[in-house]
Amino acid sequence: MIDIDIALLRGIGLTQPLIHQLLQLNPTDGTLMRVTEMQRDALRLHDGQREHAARALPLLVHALQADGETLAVGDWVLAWRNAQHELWAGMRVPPLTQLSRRNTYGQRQVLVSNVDTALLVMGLDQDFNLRRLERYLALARLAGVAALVVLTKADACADVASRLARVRAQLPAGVQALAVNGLEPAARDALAPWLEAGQTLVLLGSSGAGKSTLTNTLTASDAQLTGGVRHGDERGRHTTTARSLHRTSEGACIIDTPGLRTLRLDADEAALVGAFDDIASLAPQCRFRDCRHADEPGCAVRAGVAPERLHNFHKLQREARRDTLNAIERKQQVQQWKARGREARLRMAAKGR
Ligand SMILES: Nc1nc2c(ncn2[C@@H]2O[C@H](COP(=O)(O)OP(=O)(O)O)[C@@H](O)[C@H]2O)c(=O)[nH]1
Ligand SMILES: [Mg+2]
Ligand SMILES: [Zn+2]
Repeated sequence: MIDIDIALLRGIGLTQPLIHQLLQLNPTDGTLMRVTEMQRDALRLHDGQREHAARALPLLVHALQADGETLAVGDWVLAWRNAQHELWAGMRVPPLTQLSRRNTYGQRQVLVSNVDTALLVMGLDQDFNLRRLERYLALARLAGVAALVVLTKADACADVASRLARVRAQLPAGVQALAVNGLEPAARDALAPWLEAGQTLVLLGSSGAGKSTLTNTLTASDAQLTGGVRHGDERGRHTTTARSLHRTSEGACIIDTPGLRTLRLDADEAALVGAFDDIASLAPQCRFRDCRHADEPGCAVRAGVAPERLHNFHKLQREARRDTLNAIERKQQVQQWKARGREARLRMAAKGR
């Protein structure tokens, strides 16, 4: 028998589209739970009331790996207890959204699953960097996740209004930006429209930007409501080392993440163009159909997009090209190894005869 308490699970972000995804798996038994933390193969799963230590069945890990996938915080899984009372995740509900990047080897790394809104957190101190923000925006865009820019440390900045204006000037339509003091409860009120019950948010940004502070502020109070989900960062003032899911008193879920030292987008060149609306919409007006918007005459993109933004776009494109090439090379290499292994086995078999 499959065990789902929908009312309870709504409190940790279960939605109708996710239930639909689950039913497509034709599950026969197991308990539906959400991944709230991951450290290698050790998981924390939430059942709507409290968290449990669990592990992922090797079968699941390998099945995901074969598709270039991994479990991530925010995923929904079906879990079972064995005779030793150990909890094992054995099936994953195909996620509706996934934020992923490429690691230093160019391999895809899933950061979080099933989020509605990405809060792009940036400090109004020396952390302030519009080019980096563009990269984070593209990350959310590529995942089809709504974005909201949250500028922290407004209390420690002398020209909040002008910086906010500079951010807003470069945001695509539909993306808002606001400035907060993450230490103050007022930050909760400012973010309230994005914190409705059942919403899942992820906080992204560099280390020191104020993500854990904001998580603490957003999840403070009404302790009894939160079940097993930790309040903010239990590790206190220590650095966040893993992604983890927390719940606000209003019933929204917040995934705090450690700062990404490098954020390489998981996209090919074509997808990247889609993440830069202005470039995508101007490109058809370029004189040459294959215009690279570099030094071609009659380039509508160069005429209409700020040079800094275009420069950043070209940089991201070079990265995407390099990573795509690396991925192809890696595949070829694996195929060579497999072929060699096959030959070796055949030789051994021939000798054995
Ligand atoms: N004055 C001020 N300090 C902040 C604010 N947000 C974060 N901080 C401080 O900035 C430092 C880094 O914050 P933290 O939340 O750990 O950053 P994280 O690495 O993004 O999780 C801490 O010392 C916080 O107290 C803010 O809005 N105002
Ligand atoms: Mg942190
Ligand atoms: Zn052009």
